[in-house]
Amino acid sequence: MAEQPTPPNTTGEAVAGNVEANSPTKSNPTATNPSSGTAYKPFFETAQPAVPPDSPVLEWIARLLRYEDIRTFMTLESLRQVCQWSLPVLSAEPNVLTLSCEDGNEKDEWVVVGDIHGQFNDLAYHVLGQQKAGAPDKKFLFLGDYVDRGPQGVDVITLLLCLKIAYPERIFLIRGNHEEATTCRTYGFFYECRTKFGDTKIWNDFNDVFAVIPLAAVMTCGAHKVFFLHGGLSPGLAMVEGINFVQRSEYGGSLDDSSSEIVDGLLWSDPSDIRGFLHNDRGCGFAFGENTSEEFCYRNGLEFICRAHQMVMAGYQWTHSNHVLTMFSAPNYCGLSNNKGAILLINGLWSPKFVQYDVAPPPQAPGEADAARIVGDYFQPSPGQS
Ligand SMILES: [Mn+2]
Repeated sequence: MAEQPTPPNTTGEAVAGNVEANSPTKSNPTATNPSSGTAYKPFFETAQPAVPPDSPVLEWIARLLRYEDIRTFMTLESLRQVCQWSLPVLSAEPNVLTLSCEDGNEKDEWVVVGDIHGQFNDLAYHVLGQQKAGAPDKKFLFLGDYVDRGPQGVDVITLLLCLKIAYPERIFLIRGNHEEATTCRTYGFFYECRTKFGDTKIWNDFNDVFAVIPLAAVMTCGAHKVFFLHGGLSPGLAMVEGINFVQRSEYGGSLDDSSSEIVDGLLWSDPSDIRGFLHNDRGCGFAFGENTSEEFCYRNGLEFICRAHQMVMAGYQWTHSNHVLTMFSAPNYCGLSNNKGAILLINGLWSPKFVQYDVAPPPQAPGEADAARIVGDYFQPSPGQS
């Protein structure tokens, strides 16, 4: 049998019941499932989980990373539990996350991730595989669009929420335009919830969580400052701080026009070769020109704006004279785009670099029977959509 392509940090040691996971040389407590006595190695090397060692969240993380079929170990009730536990964790964060790299510390490294769109294997293998066994803990910033299009949106969002619950200071999530009920009702996530779990109420629970996901982040790294979001700018957004005045959970509800427009832009806008702003071809958000990006960066003291939201063939793309960087982390998007996926690495020495990749190898075991299911079932986009 071919070797299972688990991410490096979960290979071998992460396998349930492996006695090495209890090695006293490990600084981390090992999660133990009280019912089965099964041990699970924590995801990070030294970061202490914010949940008890016997929390099922640690077990769910480990089993998802072993490519086990989510339907074999998670029930509707346990999915609902993940939603309920993640609500206060995400709600406690501000609209704009304040993140940093320790100046001069090469080992303090961020992994920045663009659209995933239900491509679970690529998330597990390429993205989370950046956290290698024996290596310093990394921090992960995800720029949204976890669900829809790809076949495993439920698995992707469940794993990310479990990681957020267990490691709230290591895993950070920003909301994408697909983390919204009108969109994810149409482009696959609703259908996936219904077919995998025979229930649509869990789709509502996930949407309650989507409504409280932060909208943006600012990362400071020495003298450098970068703004992160899913889509882009809007005419009413002058200062980053302005975003913190929006009641984010009211998006699509009772927000006034200007607040709603700011969130619309953050979730939906795209850089364009126009001057100023135009309403976006997508029907939501704005096309924003290079002059608007340049002015926004200057006004807010930013090195550049890093966003996701558009498929780019190399997995990353600079536009607007390097004022805007687009990241896209779903390779061969929708099984037909032939694009590379990419992630951005930033450490305390300020040496941003990209890791590009093709589609992850299909898992062989223990989710072997599921491999065929994982390859198919995409919701195809219209040209230019993501
Ligand atoms: Mn998007």
